[in-house]
Amino acid sequence: MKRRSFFKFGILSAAVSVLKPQSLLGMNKGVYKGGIGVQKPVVISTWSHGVAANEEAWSILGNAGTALDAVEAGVRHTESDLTNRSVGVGGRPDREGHVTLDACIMDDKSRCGAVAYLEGIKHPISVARAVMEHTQHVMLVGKGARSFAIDYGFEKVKTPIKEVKKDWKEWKKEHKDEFEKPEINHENHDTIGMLAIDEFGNISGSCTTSGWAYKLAGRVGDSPIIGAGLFIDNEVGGACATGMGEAIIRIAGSHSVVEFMRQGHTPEMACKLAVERIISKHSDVSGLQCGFIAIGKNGQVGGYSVYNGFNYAFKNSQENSQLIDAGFDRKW
Ligand code: SD4
Repeated sequence: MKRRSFFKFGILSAAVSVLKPQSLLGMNKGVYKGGIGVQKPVVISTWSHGVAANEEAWSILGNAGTALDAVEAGVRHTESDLTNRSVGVGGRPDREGHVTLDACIMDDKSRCGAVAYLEGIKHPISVARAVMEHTQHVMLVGKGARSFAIDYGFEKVKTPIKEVKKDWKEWKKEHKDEFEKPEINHENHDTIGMLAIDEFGNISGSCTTSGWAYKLAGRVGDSPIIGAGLFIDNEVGGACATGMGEAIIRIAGSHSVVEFMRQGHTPEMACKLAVERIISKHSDVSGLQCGFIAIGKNGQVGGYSVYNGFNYAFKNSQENSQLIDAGFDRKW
């Protein structure tokens, strides 16, 4: 695959219907003081794979379940999808052929758990939840995370799967020079981040990814980092991120979005302000795609990205899980 074709966010969504319920979004009307609420429960998640993940989350939210259970179940669906090349078992490896998985989860009580650089475990999000619930720590990485997962009986898997290994071998042949002089590219890059507010008004979020395809060995992005890939403050709302993790970490992206909502901005405006901050901190944003989604305490949602093409799936009791195009700063 040629570098120019990397980062084609959103193209997958072409086959899926697109919804633009303006009333849900609290659009760019500047500072809002509550706005019109959306009927709870609500779940949103990044990209077109979010449509199916939301339905899974809804099987819990729609039956008076908690947002925490819903955001775990929702993204587990994506982690099990062997055709997904950027999340879970079917994910692409680093340049040395290792599939290393990153995930985190955060709930309404500000409890959080994360795993990074985890190999050969089917559901990193559930391991992250176990770290949150059964240890005094927030984050376990690498071999320690794997041993913990095995001790807790989490299912092991062999990665990369056959098709992915074949692609990686081809990639290696095509990118011999970069092997000698490594350069990060960003091929096929669609993390799932999910945010939900349950019927009790409590908010939780989850985020899980195989990260940047063919990354340098040892690289960890924003997705397992609380405050970067995901942040929840139950008094205000929640946010999660997708795209180039390095840029998201630099501005503590998801935390920034929540703080912008705390200042009174709508979820969409808060995401936009975070995107603008990313742009202002980088002298060159060519090819640098980052996107955020957010949910406010009243159920309003929003999303925004640097480049066009980013979308997210929305579901509440009035709408089937459908895609919303996020606002964006510029076109590819
Ligand atoms: C990372 N943010 O590892 C993740 C990748 C991603 O959509 O979000 N892709 O940097």
